[in-house]
Amino acid sequence: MLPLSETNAIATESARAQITRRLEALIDHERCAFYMKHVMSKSYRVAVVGVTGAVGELILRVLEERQFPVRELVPVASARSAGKTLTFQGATHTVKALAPEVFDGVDLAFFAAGGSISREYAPIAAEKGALVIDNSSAFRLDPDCPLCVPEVNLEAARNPKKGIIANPNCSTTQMVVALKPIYELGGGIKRVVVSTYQAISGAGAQAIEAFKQQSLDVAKGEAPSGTEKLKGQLAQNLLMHWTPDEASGYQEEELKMVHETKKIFGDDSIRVTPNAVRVPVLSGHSEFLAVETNQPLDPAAVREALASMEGVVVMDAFANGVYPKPLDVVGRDEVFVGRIREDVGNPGGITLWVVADNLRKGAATNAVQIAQGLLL
Ligand code: NAP
Ligand code: 2RA
Repeated sequence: MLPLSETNAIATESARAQITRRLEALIDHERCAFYMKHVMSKSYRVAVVGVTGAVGELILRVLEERQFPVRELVPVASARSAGKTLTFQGATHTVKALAPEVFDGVDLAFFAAGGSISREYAPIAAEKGALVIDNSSAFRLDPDCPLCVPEVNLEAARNPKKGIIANPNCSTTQMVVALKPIYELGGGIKRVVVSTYQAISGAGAQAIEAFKQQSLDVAKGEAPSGTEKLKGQLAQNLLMHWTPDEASGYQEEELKMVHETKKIFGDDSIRVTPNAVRVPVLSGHSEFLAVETNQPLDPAAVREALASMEGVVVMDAFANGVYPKPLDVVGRDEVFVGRIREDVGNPGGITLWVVADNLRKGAATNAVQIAQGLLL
């Protein structure tokens, strides 16, 4: 009979072998090799697709500000922009036209060029070994692609099956950051009513230029230009101009908030009632939220929880005129929250006002934070 110490050693060895076999069955070896190689070297060849656009250009700035370790930048846009130059980390770079070869040797690829480009090229980049972080709606509801806001669900983004992680729509991102502590304090969220006031930069670089010109036209009393690009007159006006979903009567922009919120919290029981409006503001999306949780909430507790949350700034002294406005948040990475109060029409419920820079936290910053959270 073996002595007890040896019996224990054999048992431990056998347990180790079993655990290893089980882990091996769970782990995708190629992805594991990717993470081992790059997490250990911590210096990346980074492609930005859509680098000449509103979001792509800002991804470069956020990578610089956060000193993300970029060994080599591969700036990519359409053939129209090929050969243009831009500056990144003090050096001049030449924009390349999108083609499968641009992803050769790329470790990390940010996509910000629209859904059809992402659908075609993100899988190619991932196949070539890059970790893809996509700003479009192409993969947001794909069950094999995590939809990530680091303050809420970074863990869900580890080891993505297809090598693609989706960034949520800007209006969803700022909302779920504010909802996170409310979800925890209230033992889950039953319902959210959300009205958005979305800035024109959410429609991209050309829309920004069209809106500036249209505002000048209208101020001069001339006929507004750019009505095709802006889908109407936005200067001195409000529009609901996103793609309509005929079956439901909602806009696709609104339905994104319904489905993305459930996926990010991993809770299909959350009911979201959205209404999206484009406002004549250059940057900074604002949202009114009315939230009902499983347990009634005290506004003071919600204020305290939000104030102690990383990535949130509470600006809430309404009696003194203090509440977040788009001009307060442009250029900032945090989500700003004010007007935290009990819902007068639904006691125990909470209402709040949430404002964020849609190009930063709504897109570029969130994308870079995902990369930081997973790779650094
Ligand atoms: P944008 O300003 O219009 O920029 C579009 C970019 O895509 C440009 O760099 C453009 O390059 C490039 N592009 C267009 N066609 C291309 C092609 N065939 N091949 C390669 N590149 C091409 O748009 P954006 O506002 O930055 O939005 C980019 C993506 O982010 C969209 O999917 C959008 O829904 C999403 N998003 C935007 C926001 C926001 O607040 N703006 C927020 C969240 C998510 P050229 O200059 O060469 O045409
Ligand atoms: C918008 N949410 O503001 C969109 C941008 N992805 O139009």
